[in-house]
Order: sequence, then C-alpha cells, then structure tokens
Amino acid sequence: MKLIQDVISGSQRALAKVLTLVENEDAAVPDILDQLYMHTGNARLIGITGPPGSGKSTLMGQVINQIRSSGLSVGILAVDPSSPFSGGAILGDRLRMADIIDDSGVFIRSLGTRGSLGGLSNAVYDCAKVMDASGKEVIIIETVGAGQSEVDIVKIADTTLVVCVPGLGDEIQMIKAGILEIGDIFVVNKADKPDADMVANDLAMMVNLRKNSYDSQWHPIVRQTSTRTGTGIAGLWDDLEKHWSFLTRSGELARRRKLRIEAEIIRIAKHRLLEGAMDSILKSGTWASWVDSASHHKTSPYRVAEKLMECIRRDP
Ligand SMILES: Nc1nc2c(ncn2[C@@H]2O[C@H](COP(=O)(O)OP(=O)(O)O)[C@@H](O)[C@H]2O)c(=O)[nH]1
Ligand SMILES: [Mg+2]
Repeated sequence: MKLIQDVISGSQRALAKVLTLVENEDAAVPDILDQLYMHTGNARLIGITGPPGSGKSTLMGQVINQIRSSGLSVGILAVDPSSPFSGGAILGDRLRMADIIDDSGVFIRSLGTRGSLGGLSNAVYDCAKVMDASGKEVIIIETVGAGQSEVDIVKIADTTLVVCVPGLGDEIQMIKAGILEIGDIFVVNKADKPDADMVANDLAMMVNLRKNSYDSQWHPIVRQTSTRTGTGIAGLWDDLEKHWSFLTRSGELARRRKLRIEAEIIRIAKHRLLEGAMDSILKSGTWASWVDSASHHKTSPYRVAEKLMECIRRDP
C-alpha cells in the first residue's frame, strides 16, 4: 500500500493520515500496523506524567529544542482530553510554535482518552508505533496527570519522567498513586518558586527508600527545572541521554521491551476474543438478560462469565 510506504519514508502527511485512522479505529488499521511493525523499534519512547498544570507541555517544548539541537527528530503524543493541542495551541502559546511547525523533524499530535476506562487507550500504543515506523527518533508521550494513565505510562515508555511542582503537597499524592515507583527521572519544575529545594529533598529521600530491583543499577535522578529561567533544561536532556545509554548498555531496554511486547500480544488477543463474541451476544439481547439475571442474584457472575467463554469458544 502506498500509504504505508509513505509513512516509512517519513512523509508527515502520510503519518498524520495513519494516526487519524488509528484514532478512528478504522478497519484497515490492524493490517497497516502489521506491516509497519517491522519498521519499528528504533525510537526511544519517553513518557512524561505529573499533575495538570505542573508544566509538562511547557517543559517538553523546551526539551524539544535541546533534542533538535542534537540532530534527532521528535514526535509528540499528548494524551489530554481536557486540553487538546488543537493545531498546536497547548504547546503553542508557550513555545515558539512557528519554529517548530516549519521544522519537519518535529511532529505533534494530541489524542483523547476515550474508551479506555481511565487507562491509556490502545490508540496511544499504536500511534507511538506509527511515529516510530515513520522514523521519529525520540517520541514523547505526555499523559494527563490523573489516575491509571499515569501508572500505565510505564507499560509503553522506555524512560518515565515524573513532573511535580512545589506547593501542592504532591509528594503525598504521588505515594498514593504509586507514582513514586515508576519514575526513572523526577523533575521538580517551577524551581523559580519557593520550596522547590524542599520538594526535591523530600523526593530524593523517598526515592532512596524505593525498592525496585532495577534501582541497584539505576538510581533515579531528581532534577529541578524552571521553564521561566531556563534552569535545569539542558541538564534534563543530559539526564534523558544518560538514562538511554544506561538502558542500552545494561540490557534493561531489551528487558522492558520484551515485557511490553508480551503484554501487548495478550492485550490484542483479549480485545479480539471479547470483541467477536460480545458483538453477537449484544445484538441478540442475551447479554442484557444475563446481566439482569446476575444483578437479581438469579445467577452468579461466574456462571455468566462461563457462558460468555462458551460463546467465545464457539464463535472465536
Ligand atoms: N513559575 C513557573 N511557571 C511555569 C513553569 N513551567 C510552566 N509554568 C506555567 O504553568 C502553567 C501550566 O503549564 P503546562 O505546560 O500547560 O502544564 P501541563 O498541564 O503539565 O502540561 C502555565 O501557565 C505555564 O506557563 C515554571 O518553570 N515556572
Ligand atoms: Mg499539558
């Protein structure tokens, strides 16, 4: 297919087109992804998460400049239903968007989170792969800082960056959400504000208490930044480079990616199994009657699940 060839050869237009197909769950997508897959695996995936308003978009806008100076191409996926990029508006007002729009080495796309029960939607995984196949060397995924999507980011990213800010009491929130467990690099942004040192020290202390087996090889970095004064921005890119070189040297990259593929295969299979069987059941009205009878305690959810499994076996 010409469209696929065009994506692989780096056409931004073809990339945009395929991303739209993916987002709309077009019937052609599984086939397209199947063919693009052989051309993926070259990009480094950076996930960035943290509370809304902590400055993730602004920060990434500045890091893009660092990345471009080092000659690498960049794709950005913003998963934020509350404030879509809408033609680059989100990053746009805080970054010289004109520079970036003219730069064919940068591609920005926003995605909604619909249909994902609060987690990252399948579309995010797939869009990252399409960007990878199109030759983007660094892919940054910004997730809205709430709930499951924050923790889900580790399932897709090679490097996870957690952004927090002084003055929100976020340290405590992070422990709750399990955020502390997932960061490779922690950024205390808005370091131009009071108490940034305190937050950074608290974080460093908490990170020290973390007991991931991987921490014996990689000690998570805590870095202060300010997009107002420029403090720490170049350093942040250095940290990202350092983590990347650690990942490739230590074998951790291969380990993470293998886990990711395994989870992905299971995710695809689950999705297809359920989709086929559920479709016919929903149409026949059987589903509603099953749910009804379970909700009235006439049958158990276990029994209903069993019946569902029978349908899947009969009609895969
Ligand atoms: N004082 C200060 N404000 C910042 C800094 N970085 C971002 N902001 C502001 O914080 C607000 C939220 O930024 P945004 O990038 O949209 O946050 P996001 O929701 O995490 O993507 C904006 O008004 C930014 O101008 C910083 O380093 N210092
Ligand atoms: Mg944002």
